[in-house]
Amino acid sequence: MAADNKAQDYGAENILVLEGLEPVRERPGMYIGSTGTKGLNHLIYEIVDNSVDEHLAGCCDHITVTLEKDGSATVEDNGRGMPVEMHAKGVSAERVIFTTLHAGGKFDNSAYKTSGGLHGVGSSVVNALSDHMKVTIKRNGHIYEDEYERGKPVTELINGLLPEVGNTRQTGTKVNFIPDGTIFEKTVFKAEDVKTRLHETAYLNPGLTIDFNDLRKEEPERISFHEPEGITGFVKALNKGAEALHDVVYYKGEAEDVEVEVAFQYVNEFRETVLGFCNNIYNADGGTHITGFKTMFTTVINNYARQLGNLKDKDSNFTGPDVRNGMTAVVSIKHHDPRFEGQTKTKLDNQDAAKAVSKVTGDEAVRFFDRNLETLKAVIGSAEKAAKIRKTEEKAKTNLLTKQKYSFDSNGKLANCGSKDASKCEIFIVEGDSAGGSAKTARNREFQAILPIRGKILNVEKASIDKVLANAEIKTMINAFGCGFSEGYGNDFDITKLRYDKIIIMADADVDGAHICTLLLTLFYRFMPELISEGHVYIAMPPLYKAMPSKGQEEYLYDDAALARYRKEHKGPFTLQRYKGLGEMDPEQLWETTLDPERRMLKSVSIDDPMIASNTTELLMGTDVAPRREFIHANATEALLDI
Ligand code: TSJ
Repeated sequence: MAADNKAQDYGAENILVLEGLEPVRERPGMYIGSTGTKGLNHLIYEIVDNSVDEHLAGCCDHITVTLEKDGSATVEDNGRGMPVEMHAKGVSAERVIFTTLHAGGKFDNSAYKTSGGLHGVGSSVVNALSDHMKVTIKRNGHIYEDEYERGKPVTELINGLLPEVGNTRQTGTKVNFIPDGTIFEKTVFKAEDVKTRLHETAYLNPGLTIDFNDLRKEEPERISFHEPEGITGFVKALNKGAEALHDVVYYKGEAEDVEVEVAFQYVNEFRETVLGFCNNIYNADGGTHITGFKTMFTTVINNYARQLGNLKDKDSNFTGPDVRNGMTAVVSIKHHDPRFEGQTKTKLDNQDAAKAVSKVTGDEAVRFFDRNLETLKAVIGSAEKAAKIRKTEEKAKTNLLTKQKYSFDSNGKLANCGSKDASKCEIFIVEGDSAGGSAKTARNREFQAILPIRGKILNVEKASIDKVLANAEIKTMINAFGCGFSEGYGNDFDITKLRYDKIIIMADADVDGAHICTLLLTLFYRFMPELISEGHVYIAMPPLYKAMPSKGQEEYLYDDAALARYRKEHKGPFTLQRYKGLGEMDPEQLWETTLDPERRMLKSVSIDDPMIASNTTELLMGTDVAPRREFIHANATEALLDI
């Protein structure tokens, strides 16, 4: 009987549903980006965004997100409750929202309209990709329920309207859904990602409280996100652990019918973090709001720098990246009709957003800096630092290019190898002439080249470029590698011309040796970064000790841990020789311990993360000796991984 009723009631609707949501199930990636964990989590965000929208409408201040034991997720808010009234299509508005795919339908969670408009755009997509969905609405003094399976309604309507299951004075919307395991590769929500996103949402909506519960664990996790400081707090959190140069600056304003909010703070680091949000949605590729902010901010700082005399008539302006050196900023706008560009729809495209942010920044940043000269000076100081480094690098590029010819005769001390097969060749950069001499004798001449360097090569960041170029070691090294001088530096650097598969730094195992390593790595970082990123740079590990229990039984020990092990395992007496430096080893010993590919130990230098890399370079360049040493030692285990 019920089945008959259903068929009658829903026949037409089911067809509508099939036509409406089938494309989502056929090509889920188009709508939620992926069917992996990211896409899975996105289902939650799509639903939460609807509640946030209700908050933006001024009607909701509390959202609860729960990861349930059964693998489902529940999102509940205390808003007005979704409209359940009869829609023009002859069914409850709620039905229409959950079963109608909205035009465009691309992966796009940007559907916020800060003023009214139709909500629940992502909700039909989530419904289509859910094994089961249950909607509970408190509104008009009643509690209504509706349920779906893989996007199809299973609740019987009464004259097209939702059944009332109870009465209440409260209002709100609750949606519980369990992702479809036939669509998603994994159906386990990632709590860390969800929490991060909810926390971000809390920063962007200071009046909102978002409770998060993870009931899947033995010990359920409960966190409440409430960030009354808004994007100011967001910037503080982003800068946590870094040395801030001033308090967070916040301003807001309105122009072109766009609401603009900006918070920024400079830290004593060589990095730039500028995040853009439109209607609470993060725009990973930035867009017009970010461009408007950057352009005007650069203009403002250059104007001040000229007024204050930091830039003289003859000086060129700071570049945008100069001005943003050390900056962490959040730019958040509210736009009535946001448009997005690109495949992933993560780049804001509205031209009026650029105008609005530019106008508000021009007015408000100037108003702030006029009254806060100390902060202004910190910002300009940061830009000056960046400009200096930039100019050094630019000079390095042109000088190295123009001086390429005269450098070709400076291979004096290089003892090259016989083979021209780069994949087999190695070059050892050896500290000290005496160790260099031993290495030349000891090496396999066929594939091992030796380049001795004396003392400390120049710190490439501190020395003037002419000095860098005049430095015989650096010239020789660049020539020997083969990818520098013929093609120039920076972006033109041609790794395919590299003449050695391995560039092996061989320095004493003391602080001076570590310093030489650092200087060489700095040189490579700044001018030939691919050497490191492509894994061509190594550090040789000469032994620290030789233990001899009896003649012919010697064993080389490469660190103190090895010595400790040796002491444990060898009970009897033994002679222990401690090497002070490479110079103490005769050629045969040097071969056995450090050159012979069969027996030696190498550390490969690998720093992939550009964030780590930029921090590292800064550390390496610093004038502060103590932290630099610390870095070198710490990174014997971290940045430089054992192979
Ligand atoms: F995604 C969703 F649709 F499933 C969903 C929507 C999920 C959740 C958890 C909440 C919501 C939602 C929708 N919360 N609040 C609203 N509000 C409305 O849709 C609404 C309420 C009242 C009026 C009105 O004009 O009276 C208008 C709207 C759009």
